[in-house]
Amino acid sequence: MHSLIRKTVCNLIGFVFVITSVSTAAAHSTANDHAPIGVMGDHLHKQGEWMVSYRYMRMDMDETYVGEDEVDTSRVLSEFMVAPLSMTMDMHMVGGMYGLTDDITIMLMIPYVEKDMDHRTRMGGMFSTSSSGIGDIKLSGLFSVYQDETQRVHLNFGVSFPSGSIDERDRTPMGPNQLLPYPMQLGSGTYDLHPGITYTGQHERLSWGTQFTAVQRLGENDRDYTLGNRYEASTWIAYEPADWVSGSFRLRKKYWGDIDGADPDLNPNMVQTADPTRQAGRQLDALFGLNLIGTGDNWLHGHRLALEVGFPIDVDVNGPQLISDLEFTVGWQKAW
Ligand SMILES: [Cu+2]
Repeated sequence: MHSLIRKTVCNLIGFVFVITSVSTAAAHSTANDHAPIGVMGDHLHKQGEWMVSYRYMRMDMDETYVGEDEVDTSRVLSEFMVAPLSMTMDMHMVGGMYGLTDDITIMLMIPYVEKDMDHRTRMGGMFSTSSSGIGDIKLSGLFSVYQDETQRVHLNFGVSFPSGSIDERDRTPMGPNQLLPYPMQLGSGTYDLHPGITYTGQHERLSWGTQFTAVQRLGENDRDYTLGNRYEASTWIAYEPADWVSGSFRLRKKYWGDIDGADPDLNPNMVQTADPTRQAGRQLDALFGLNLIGTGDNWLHGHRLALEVGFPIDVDVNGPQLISDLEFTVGWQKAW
């Protein structure tokens, strides 16, 4: 984990040296034109302009909370046969954007998800499960509603498709081909609406923004449940000491609801992750980011590389629940 961060930082520093050593000409795009890389759908494109992006997101969960308090494994095992100890989620996300007009941009996002979870049983045994595959593919429209020299507002409207599996199985102490609990599945199994509103501003070397987004599930999936709706509010500020680099600070509040209904093949008394009434929560995260763009008159011109690292500063969950205690996103973007 930490060696991965170190490697990433080294690569970023290398990239910075390459850009600085070759950057000469002034560019029309600067690092501050984009929000921190963890924010999706933050900007529009000019008519006819394309953008391709790749993001790698990593989430580490190895603390268990009930309400606002961290609890230890013995507390979980007094209630359940199995206690999840830790979980990691790796997501590779390929994105495309296209400016239909100066005021309407469409965006497609295709995620590939890998999940791993380690557990301890009441008998003292340990086991791990994993799942991987395509997640829910999302198609969005971004509609500009206000723009002046320093500020703009746009509406986000997306739909995600149930392309992610909700039938992931793996070996557990119960047998060789057991259905995995809700957090280990790759999609929601439902068509989901993703409405949102984004405000961004930029003045000289400062930029800032606020975004509200929601995930509204439609109907019930074919395993008889509906994941909870999600709501997210982000606000950020960024400063660019030079055109090619900016540093950001972001606060993000997330709410997520319990599961409605239940998968008939999961036993909610066995493990917390199989209990639909223990999934809701809210979390406030602090995130630090770095945006880079090649501004020189060379092949790096217009290539963006960005990093954002976040951790929780306030947690409250229906538990026991593993919470995300470290996340980071690394991304590359290029527009034509
Ligand atoms: Cu874009």
